Order: sequence, then C-alpha cells, then structure tokens
Amino acid sequence: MGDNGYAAWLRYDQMTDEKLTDEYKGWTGELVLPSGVPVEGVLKTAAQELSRGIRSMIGTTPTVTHEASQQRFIVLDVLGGGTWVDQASGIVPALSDEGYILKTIHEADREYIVAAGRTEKGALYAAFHLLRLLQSGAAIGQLNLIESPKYSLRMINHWDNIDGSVERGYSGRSIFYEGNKVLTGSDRIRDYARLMASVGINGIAINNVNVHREETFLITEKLLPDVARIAEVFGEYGIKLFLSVNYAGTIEIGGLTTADPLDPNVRAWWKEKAAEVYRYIPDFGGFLVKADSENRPGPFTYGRDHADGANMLAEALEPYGGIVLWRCFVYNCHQDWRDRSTDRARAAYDHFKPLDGRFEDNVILQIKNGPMDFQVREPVSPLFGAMEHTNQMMEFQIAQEYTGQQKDVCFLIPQWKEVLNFDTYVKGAGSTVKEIAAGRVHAYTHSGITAVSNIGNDENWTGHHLAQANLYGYGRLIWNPELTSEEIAKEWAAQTFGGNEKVQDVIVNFLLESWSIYENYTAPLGVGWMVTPHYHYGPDIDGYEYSKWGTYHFADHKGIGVDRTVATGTGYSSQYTQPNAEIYDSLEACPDELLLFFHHVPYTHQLKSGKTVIQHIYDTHFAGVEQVEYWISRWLELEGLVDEERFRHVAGRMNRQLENAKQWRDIMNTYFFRKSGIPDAHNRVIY
Ligand code: GCV
Repeated sequence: MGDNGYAAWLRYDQMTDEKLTDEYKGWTGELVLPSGVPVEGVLKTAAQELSRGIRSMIGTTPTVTHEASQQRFIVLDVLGGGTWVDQASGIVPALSDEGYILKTIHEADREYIVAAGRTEKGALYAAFHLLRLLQSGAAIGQLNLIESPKYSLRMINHWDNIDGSVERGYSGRSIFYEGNKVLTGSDRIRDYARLMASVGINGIAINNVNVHREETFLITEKLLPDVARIAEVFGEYGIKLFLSVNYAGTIEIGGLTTADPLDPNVRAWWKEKAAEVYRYIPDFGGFLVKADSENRPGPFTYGRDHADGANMLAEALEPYGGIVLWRCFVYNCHQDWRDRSTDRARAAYDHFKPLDGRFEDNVILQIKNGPMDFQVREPVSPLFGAMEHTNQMMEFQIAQEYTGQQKDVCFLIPQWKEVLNFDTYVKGAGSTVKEIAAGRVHAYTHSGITAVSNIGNDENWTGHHLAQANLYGYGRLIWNPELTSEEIAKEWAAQTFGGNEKVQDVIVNFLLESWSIYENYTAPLGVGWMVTPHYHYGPDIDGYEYSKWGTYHFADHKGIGVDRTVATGTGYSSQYTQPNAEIYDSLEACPDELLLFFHHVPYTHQLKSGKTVIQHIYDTHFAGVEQVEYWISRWLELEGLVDEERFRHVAGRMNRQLENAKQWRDIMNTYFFRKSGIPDAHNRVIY
C-alpha cells in the first residue's frame, strides 16, 4: 500500500529486520486447519487474513492445509471441535463465545502456534491478534495468551444518510450510500469490515439515527436486497448489521394514519417488516431508534411512553433473536432560555428512570456517556446503572463533533477510560460504568458499548491521519478496558507509523496530551459548548446562550456556571447515588474540572489548584496554544522519518489546529476580561 493512510493499522509493511524475518518465516510457512480448509465462513476469512498479512510482511505465502507436514507451523481452529487441537491446547479456562487462545506449543518433534477460538469469530480475532504481534515485531516462541472480550456487544453507529452525506461526518462522504442508492460492490466496505473485525467490533448500524424519508425504506424490499449484500460482507467478518428505523414508518411508508405503539395495525406492520428483514438478512442484529428526540417522531404523540414504543419493536424482532437499541438522548430542544427551572442535563434520567422494569428483555437503552452531548468534559450520565431491571449500553462518540472534528487532534481514549472507571455506587463501591456495561452489576441480558463512527470516504478514512487512533483505540478499549491509554496509543502508532522510536515517542505523547490540550483552549471547567452554533467547531461563546437547546453558561459580570445543586439550582446533582450526589452538590468537594457544570461561581472563586476561575481561564487558554505550538515543533522533527505524504498532511492539519486554538484563546480571554474587568495576573496580550 502507499502512504495515503488507506491501510490504516493493517499496513503489514514488509519487514526490514532480517533476523526477525527469518525467525517468523520459520513459523509461518504452513497454516494448518485441522477441521478442514473451509470454503466459506468466518474461519475462511481468518485463514485468508493470516495468509495475506504474512505474505505482505514476510514475503512468502503460507501453505494452507488440513494436515501439518512441517516442523513448525501455525494452527487455526475452533476449540471443542473434536480435533487434536483440543487435547494439545490443554485445559483452557472459561472463554466467552468470542474468546480465543494464542499459545505456542513445543512437542518432541514439532512446534506450533495455536490460534483457536471458542467459535469461528474467536479464531478470527486470534488471527488478527497474531498479525498484530507480527506487525509489532513481538516474540512469538512462547505465547500463552487467553483473551475474552469484556463486552458482548461491541458496536459502531453510523450517522450516514442515503444521499451520501454523513451527519457530523468530518472525513468525506458515506462509504455505504450515494445519490439515494446503497453502494454494494465497493471494496471499501470489505476493507472497513476488516479494520473493524481486527479490533473486535461485532455490530454496525449503517444509517443515521435521524431516519429521513428515503432511509425509511431500508427495511423494505425496495432496499433490502442491497442492504443484504453489505450484511453478507459484514457476516464474513463476524459483524452483525443493524439498521436505524423511523418510528413513524407506519405513517410515512406504511399507509397507516398512526404510529401508536398499542394499535394492532401498527404492531402488525412492524412484525411484517421484521419478517421481511430477516428473510433477506438471517443474522440481522436489530433496530436502533431515536424517538421523541430532537423533533423525531415517537410514542409521546399518542400519549404512550418509551417502554410502549420500544416493546412494540421488541415484540416484532423477538422471534428472530433481534434486539432494539432504544436511545435515551431525549430532552426538550425547544426550551425557553429565560426558563431557569428546566435543565437539559436532567432529562434522560427524568424520562427513563421511572420506566425501570417495563422494557422487554430484548430492549437495550442506549445512553450517551454524559447527560449533555459529547462535550470535551461532562460528568457521567446519572442514568447509567440507575435502572436495575432494564438493559443498558453506553454510547460514545468517536467522530469528535465537539472535540475538534478531526481537524484538531483529540485522542479520546483517556476520556472514555475516565467514564468507564467512574464508580456510580449504584450497588455500593465498585459499581463502575465498565462493570455495568458488562452486565456484571445488574444482571442485564444484553449490554455493551457503542460509538458514533468517525469514518468516511476520505482516502485515509478519518480525515486526519491521527484520528485513526480513536477508531482503533475504541475497538481495543471495549475489548479490554484494562488496557491503558498509553498501551493503546503505542500499539496503534507502531502498526500505523512503524517502529522508529522517535516517531513513536512524538506521536504517542502528543496523543496522550491532546485531550487535555483541547480542553485547555476550549470551554473551561466542564461548562461545555461555547461553540459555533450548528457546526460545533470554533468559538462562539454566546452562540447558544439565548437559544432553545438548553445549553447555557450563564456568564455575567460577576461569575459563570450552571447551578445544578439541590438547594439553589436545578437539583440535577441529586440524580447521582451517594457519595457522588454529595460531592457534586458541594462547592468545596466538587472536582475542579466539573465545577462550572454544577455550580455558578464568581470569577474570583478559588479552585483546588489555588488559582481563581478567571486566572484559570486565562492560563489554560494561553497554555493550550503554547502546547499546540510545541507539538508542531516536535512533529516537524519527524521530517524524513515519516513518509512525505502523511508528514505533510499532519503538519497541515496541525497548523489549522493552531489557528483554531489561537482563535479560542483570544476570543475567550477577551470575552471574560471584558465581562469580569479582572486583568491577567501575568499581563499577557488580551484584546
Ligand atoms: C444524529 C447531537 C448532534 C446531532 C445528532 C444528535 C443525536 O445533537 O448534534 O447531529 O443527531 O446529537 O445524537 O441524536
């Protein structure tokens, strides 16, 4: 592959270390499939991927065979299938269905590496893991790895529209659609499935949760034959296809006058649609639904609630094992800014918590990580874990809508890790988000993690080359949330930019600092927004201040922040379980980084850091720009060490990031100086 970034982390560059190449050659000459060389299915994909990767890195194509003939070889198999591999592998501790082992076995007359899963999917993941090791130059002579994914649902949501546009897409157009047609024959879709399977993704919803008229037909015979072709490719990589559906489908395309979830004709229509979908796509995953949210239709129109709506769809999908992913991003988007009693942050909890226990077993509530909307900093949604008898899954956003839009670098793994490690205390200490999402705090029948995709048809998939790290990292993190941000960044950088230590060092450290840098030059202390309305890139401090969207900072000449306390504010803090409720409610205990999310304070309020709020604003905004300047200078040191194309591309994007950071710095500092009248303690330039 060239250096346009298309291959992403599956580059499989030809190895240059001769000794290591010889060592690997010894192991990779023969690929043995004791259960027979498959002609179709996921195991076949696994064998193909291994062969392809090995050929590309080592230069020789392994012989794919049923029986071993060499002294050293690789074995690819499904455990428990009755082949000799079962015995050779010894006792394998409980593996989940998608788990696998990677084990080097030394016998008297032969040595081999077993890459075997509990299922074919597990074997595919084992194959990709082995390739990752080879690509990173790891030792493979003594492997003894046992892997099981933490989450059973590991999903991606696309916000792609059938006209080819992508809502909140920052890397070109859709890879799935163009001009109201489904793109079926494209290599891109297969290559995308490869990338996703290589990091363990097993479910992808291929259309926007805002389902417009044409997309409403995706679940009908008009478009299902094309959708089925995508599902087939996904299936080869162990990925289930999901579709977002239009809650008002019965009215828009079904010829009915209602979408009342309790109406027998409405129920019958959805059952018919489910049957149709499964006729074309037998392993279809299910429906993703945005209802009664941001002007989308929903059950409220008929005096029904979310449980009524979700259960109707659940009933239709249940005979086929399908699930309903029902989103909780529900709030009043027509709020009067003069009304201080309505708090958007409260909305999801207020709507859904009272419905606990009313949802069918094949419904999962999909909850955004924060109560607002993917801001650079917000607390964890208090709804997460608050419903003991209702399946839940977490929704992240890889797309960087509010975090730099893949023009600015913002590696989000550290943010997601903070969310996953957050202790909700819903069942006492240790009730962390990461355990709840795994269904281990409450006994959920379905759970997991999903995220909004950041890819498009840009040659390098993600616009910014470094934004590929978020996509890779997301998959790795939700396979194993114990991986550190640094481990993930290093893995990604080594596979994507090669082994040069200096290159590694610059990229990894820049990534690791990037979230905090972005936070430094944008909205401070958890207050959020302050972005250009609609586009959500670049500063516009009052852009949303007098709007209907419920996203305010309430800055005046004395202070800033949203009072969400019980005594004097909206009472949002009480949605948390103790001790979190108390900590957030208390001005003294509330962590600095979320201060303005929970409290309205004077500019002279002293933070735990010892600085006043106003000085913090000035300092972080000056620092943010300096940090970007620093990382540009570090990146420029890589000239000649990174291929020309990616070197220039990243340098160009970083200069744009610098312009953005300066714009934020100067507008923020000027705005708050004018509001507060308090000068910068260090007398720096403020306009
Ligand atoms: C798909 C935010 C985004 C919208 C998005 C919405 C959602 O409001 O700005 O583009 O719509 O979230 O998650 O449904």
